[in-house]
Amino acid sequence: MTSPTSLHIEQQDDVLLLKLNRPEKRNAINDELILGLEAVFSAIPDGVRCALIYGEGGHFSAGLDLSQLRERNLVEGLHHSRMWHRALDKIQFGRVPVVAVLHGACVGGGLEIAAACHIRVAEQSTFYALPEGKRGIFVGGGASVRLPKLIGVARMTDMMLTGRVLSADEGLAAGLSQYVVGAGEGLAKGLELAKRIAQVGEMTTYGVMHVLPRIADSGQAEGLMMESLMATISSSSPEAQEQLREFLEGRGKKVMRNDE
Ligand code: 1HE
Repeated sequence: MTSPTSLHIEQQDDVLLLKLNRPEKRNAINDELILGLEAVFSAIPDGVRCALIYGEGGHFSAGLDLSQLRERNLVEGLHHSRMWHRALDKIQFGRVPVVAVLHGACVGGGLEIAAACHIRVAEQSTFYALPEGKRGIFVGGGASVRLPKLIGVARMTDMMLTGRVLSADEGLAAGLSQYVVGAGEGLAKGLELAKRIAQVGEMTTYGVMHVLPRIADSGQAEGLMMESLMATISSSSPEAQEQLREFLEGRGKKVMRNDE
């Protein structure tokens, strides 16, 4: 797999690790980097069951590379935003779940990338902001669709209009991340979660990634119908049948309070 030097790729067993690698620009996302992400998530190698995105240096990402913004006219701006939408849709609705490991700045387009991932682990140093308000622009990488689903319209409005910056703990309480860990512990936690995710049956994973968000976007009647169809299809998969048999024969794992 070829990728720009600003995106480092490494496979560890069934987990694909992607490192945003422009620390000198605080992992600001230029076209090369967003196209690199789109290319990776369009062609996840066979055998990979989960991906993990993290950032080199002191920050996850400073968002859009603002130096590229000045050079665009109106139509180019529109195509640029749509390019981000395509790339981030590939992350959210791709082949495998994606864990984002956050630290330092997770702002603007960096937060948009994180929001397209399925699980977010934040180190204590993480701070979240939408500086678009300060720069006289609007979000363009999908934040207006994805963030209100995580934190609500009111919190996003606050972040954009008042420039409010949320800490890691505030982000956890608001729903921006599912986990907060200590300094330097994010990658280990992210990998631990990725390895667990890789064990989940493929049909269940597909349902959670592709069907659950569609159900959440539909009305009750359509949602319940999709749920019934998904439940029926998944429970008749050979994988599910085998795991149910294991449990009923006393060989399956029990649910424990701190499930390992
Ligand atoms: C950048 C960028 C960038 C840093 N584009 N070059 N995002 C923002 O408005 C956030 C802007 N960045 C910052 O507020 C700060 O850089 C940080 C808080 C992230 C980090 O601060 P610090 O002190 O560690 O680094 P720095 O000294 O500010 O930056 C180091 C270098 O990175 C410097 O370049 P240099 O050549 O002078 O060394 C900075 O110019 C450069 N740099 N951030 C370009 N964002 C799909 S639409 C999404 C819309 C958005 O994302 S808007 C939000 C943009």
